[in-house]
Amino acid sequence: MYQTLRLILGDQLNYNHSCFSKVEPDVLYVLMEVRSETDYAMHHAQKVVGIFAAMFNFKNWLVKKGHRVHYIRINDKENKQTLEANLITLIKRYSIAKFEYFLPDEYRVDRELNLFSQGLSIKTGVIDTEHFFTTRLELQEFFGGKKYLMENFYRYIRKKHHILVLDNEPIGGKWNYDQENRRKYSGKESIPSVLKLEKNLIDILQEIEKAGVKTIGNAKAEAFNWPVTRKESLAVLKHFLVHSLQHFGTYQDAMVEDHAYLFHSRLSFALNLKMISPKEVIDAAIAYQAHHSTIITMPQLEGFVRQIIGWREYMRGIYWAKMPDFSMMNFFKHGNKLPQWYWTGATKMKCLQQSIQGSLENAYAHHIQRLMITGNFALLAGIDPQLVDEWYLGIYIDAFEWVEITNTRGMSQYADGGIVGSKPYVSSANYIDKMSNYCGKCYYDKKKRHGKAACPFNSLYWHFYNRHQPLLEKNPRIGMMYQTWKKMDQGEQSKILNQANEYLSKLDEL
Ligand code: FAD
Ligand code: DLZ
Ligand code: SF4
Repeated sequence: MYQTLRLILGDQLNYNHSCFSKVEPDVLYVLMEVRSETDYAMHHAQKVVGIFAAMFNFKNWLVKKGHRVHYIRINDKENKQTLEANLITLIKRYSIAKFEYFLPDEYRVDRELNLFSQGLSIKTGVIDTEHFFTTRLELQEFFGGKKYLMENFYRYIRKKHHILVLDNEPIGGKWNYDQENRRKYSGKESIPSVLKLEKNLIDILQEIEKAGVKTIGNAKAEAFNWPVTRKESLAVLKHFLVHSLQHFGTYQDAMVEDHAYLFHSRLSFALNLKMISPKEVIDAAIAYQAHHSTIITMPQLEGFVRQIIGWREYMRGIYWAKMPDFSMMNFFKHGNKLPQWYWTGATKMKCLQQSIQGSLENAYAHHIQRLMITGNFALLAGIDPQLVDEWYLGIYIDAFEWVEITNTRGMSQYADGGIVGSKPYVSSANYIDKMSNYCGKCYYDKKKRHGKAACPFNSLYWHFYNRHQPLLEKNPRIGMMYQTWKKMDQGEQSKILNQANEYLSKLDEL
């Protein structure tokens, strides 16, 4: 009979965890597909399929290694559809003497399992997931009462873990090459094709459908092309190093019509499920660059490393420092409804149509589409951050609250009043046109602020600054905007504000 029951959640598939290196005959592992996890957001179909497939493959791997595993499928008769109810059944059935779980990354589940454990009369324990560079509270301890700054935390991690660092100084001479990156796509470098992963997911799709799980996005089995094993995750990593790293930094902010991925790595899903670790990703990138330094320059490599050990660890640290308050913040008191076309992509605005259509098709949009297209518009249009969060948490394959909410409510919506960043990320058509080829093919006119077919971003941009003047005017990074606004002719100001008000009154029609 088993002594210990150990729960593995769907985003805890760490093949290299020390627990799995030895078989403990008295441990029973459990993985479960449950409605409490499929239904807390309206997930993209590919996200649910991807997580179930990855969980099932992980179970098979554990069994092959000799571990004992209990796997509950979504339509199993015994499935009580919540983590706790299933756990209680198993604890009774196997006369379990100890319950253990891996530290969840989501506040809600962490609390649930903590309370559940406290209510048990058997022994309980928690195990670290051995995935991140930093602990949950390391950021909070590092900054103390000071303003959080990604760059400072990033340099601290680089020094502490000796990443591109020699004698406490950055290899290459600079900590950050951001200024040399971020160009518009020139059209010269060929955009690599995506690595095709062969798989058959029809059974899982049918099971999800049979269970009645409500999903969004393209649910066709042939549309799914995400890694669901460690082997596939490593193949995606290798494909990125060989084909995309050489242009990653340069074009990390570029947007090109009909190109969903450009030079991005597509690794977030594999990373967030822990099928690969941030350490092995950056070790591989550093080693690859060292052997190919003539084609992969330091700005490309550093730009990539910064995303993984800079932004990713920073967001996680903020999550654990600021939850649960973070999830209720609404600095601008925005309360508008999310336009209907966020769920269909049916808008005349080319930039939004491309970003939303791509998201529905692939469960993916790259960073700048998420930040400067869908996020930018939602902020300018004064959408309720709760609704914005729900959309992001559902639609992206890589969306788990710890990294979704900090990016959405924090970085993109500035609903945290400046915890994650130091100013709101908003722009008019000017920036979007600078970084993409969308505007030339749009119904709207990127140059017009008002009048027939004036680009909505232009008037909403000034409306945003105007309506939030009391909150933003004193921000040293924004003051300039108000000087420009004040210098503008009053007649022009009214036309812009009237145009914005007209657009705000019919968001669904844009
Ligand atoms: P690449 O561009 O190739 O970057 C490499 C890796 O760096 C990513 O896989 C990711 O692990 C990490 N990374 C890059 N930027 C960030 C960031 N800002 N925060 C944390 N990690 C980062 N990322 C998620 O993983 N889940 C989310 O739910 C999520 N929601 C977002 C919501 C908004 C509004 C914004 C602006 C960004 C969000 N991001 C999220 C961050 C980023 O957009 C994605 O990590 C990235 O697009 C994933 O694609 P990729 O793997 O090709 O990334
Ligand atoms: C996102 C998700 C979904 C859709 N389904 C499951 C599931 O059925 N079983 C499971 O263990 N995990 C699932 N997940 C991932 C969890 O939501 C995630 O583990 C928690 O949010 C903790 O980060
Ligand atoms: Fe987007 Fe405006 Fe450009 Fe159209 S003109 S693509 S709406 S920024």
